[in-house]
Amino acid sequence: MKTPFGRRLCEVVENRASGGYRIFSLLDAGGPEPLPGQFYMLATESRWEERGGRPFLPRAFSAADVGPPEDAGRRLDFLIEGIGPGTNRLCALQTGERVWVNGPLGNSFSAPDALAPGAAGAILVGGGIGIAPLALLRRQFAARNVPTRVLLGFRDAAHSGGLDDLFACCEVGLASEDGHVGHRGYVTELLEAMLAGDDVASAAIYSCGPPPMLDAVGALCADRGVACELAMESPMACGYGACYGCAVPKPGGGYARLCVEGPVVRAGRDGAPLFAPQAEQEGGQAPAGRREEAPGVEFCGLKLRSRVINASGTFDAIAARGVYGDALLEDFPFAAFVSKTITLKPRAGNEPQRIWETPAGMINSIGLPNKGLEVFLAEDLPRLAELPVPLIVSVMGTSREEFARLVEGVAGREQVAAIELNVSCPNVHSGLIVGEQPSETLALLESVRPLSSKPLIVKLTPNIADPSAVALAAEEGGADAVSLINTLKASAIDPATRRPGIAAGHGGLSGPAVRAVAVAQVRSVAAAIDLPLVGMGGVGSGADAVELLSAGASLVAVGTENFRDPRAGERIAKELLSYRDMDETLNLD
Ligand code: RRO
Repeated sequence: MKTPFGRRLCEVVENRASGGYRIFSLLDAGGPEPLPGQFYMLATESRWEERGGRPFLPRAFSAADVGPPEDAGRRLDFLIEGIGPGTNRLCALQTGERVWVNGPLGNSFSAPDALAPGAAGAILVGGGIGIAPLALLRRQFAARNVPTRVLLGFRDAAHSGGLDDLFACCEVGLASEDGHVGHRGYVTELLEAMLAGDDVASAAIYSCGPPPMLDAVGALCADRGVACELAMESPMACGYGACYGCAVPKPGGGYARLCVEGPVVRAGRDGAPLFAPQAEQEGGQAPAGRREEAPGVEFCGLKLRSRVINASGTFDAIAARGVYGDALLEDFPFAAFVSKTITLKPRAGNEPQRIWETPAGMINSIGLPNKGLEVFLAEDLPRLAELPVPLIVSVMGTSREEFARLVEGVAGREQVAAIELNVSCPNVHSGLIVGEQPSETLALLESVRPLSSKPLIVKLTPNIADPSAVALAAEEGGADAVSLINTLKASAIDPATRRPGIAAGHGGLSGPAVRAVAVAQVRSVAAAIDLPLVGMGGVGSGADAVELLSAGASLVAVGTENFRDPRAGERIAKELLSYRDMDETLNLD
């Protein structure tokens, strides 16, 4: 059974202390049984975003235990430590409260035989909160009679105090940094001693814990020639490939998104994580075809079923189809799909850390990771053409010539309904941002307009004093529409390190935090030009969409809200319809 498309509400049936952690249990009536290593994105239904707009993004948790299927659903157990606004809120959950659940997500641990052919057994090595996915793995191995040894490390006795909750009926080798329980020191020292024995040469090793521990486990296993899988962690906003936040370096260059290429990764010969090629989507049935519906809205000659589309870079339809299967096509959440921006040459994207939660929003510095024009056309375009809605391809060049080659490249493809010119990315070091200068924007339009009769939509930057001047230049140059706002240049300092939370030092702010700016800029641009506008910036509800439509937008794009709710577009389009009766001046049909 595939992971259901979207998020669902699950009731809390228990929340209890377990040593230095808590274990809370949800009753899941909607999802398949998780495999060991898989995770869920969780946010409480109420009082999420209560104080100062945080927590805002859902949090990722591995399943630590799973109950049998029952009429009311299946019990899912999660291990948690309250270390910030999100985890503290989840720690305070009361029985009967509900939690938004998206999952199970990601890949899972392999069987010992698949990891190490002929393996005599398994060794599980866990550290701190990382013991959670190993607890579920141990249960699976016990049910299959796989001989399993367990080594766990904790900071202190308090944190190891709940061990029996997850590792009862099994012998555990313990280490603690303060020496109050078990070996004084690191769990990797226990592993090193164990690997010195003759009987472990053919064992398969599974590990989860803090990054330095995983590095040490990977290195030890590489040294001894023992096969090893690591369950890794990285900050993520969405869990299903949309946000590009959970990037981790790949050996040989580039980055992998841990949510769709992990979280379980095999350690290579040098101990560093090796990423298997991304699993192909299941099903792969022929295109569902464009949905035949009464056309609702006309935009630049495109017939759209609603006024709600996605903001570029906030929904990866190919990754989402891999996670949710063809249910994505059946209930596609947007009336048109805008691709992540592509460039002429492939780009790996920016160094992590790429995302940072802020009050009512987040900062990103993703840095335009993409396959480049040629591979996009060969690999991604045919798959995007299977979506049941018109396709808008977003492009960005570092010069007029590059923009021209990109426009020519995509305009010639019949699958492409329109082109968005991204002249406003805050996260690339290409010198001049075209969209900051009316004269550059005009010159760009004059050079690319003759290359295509397809609608050209110019994505404006909010990071200048007067976006209207650039919008006017786009209009004069022959653009068909403008879209705004891209993200606001922003930075955050991690109080723990007093260094920027984003590796690049700054990034672009999005989410409800920017909505008032978006409304103001949409109003002023709409007053200045005659072109239609796509309004975006912190839209999370029908009411938010009404603000932008009332300010002068013809369409609204949903961005950051997709990370919290994969079906946000559909929900917002439905909510928007209820405004038709209230406000006849709003052109909602
Ligand atoms: O990839 C990004 O970092 C990015 C892009 Br292209 C953009 O246009 N806006 C943004 O906030 N991030």
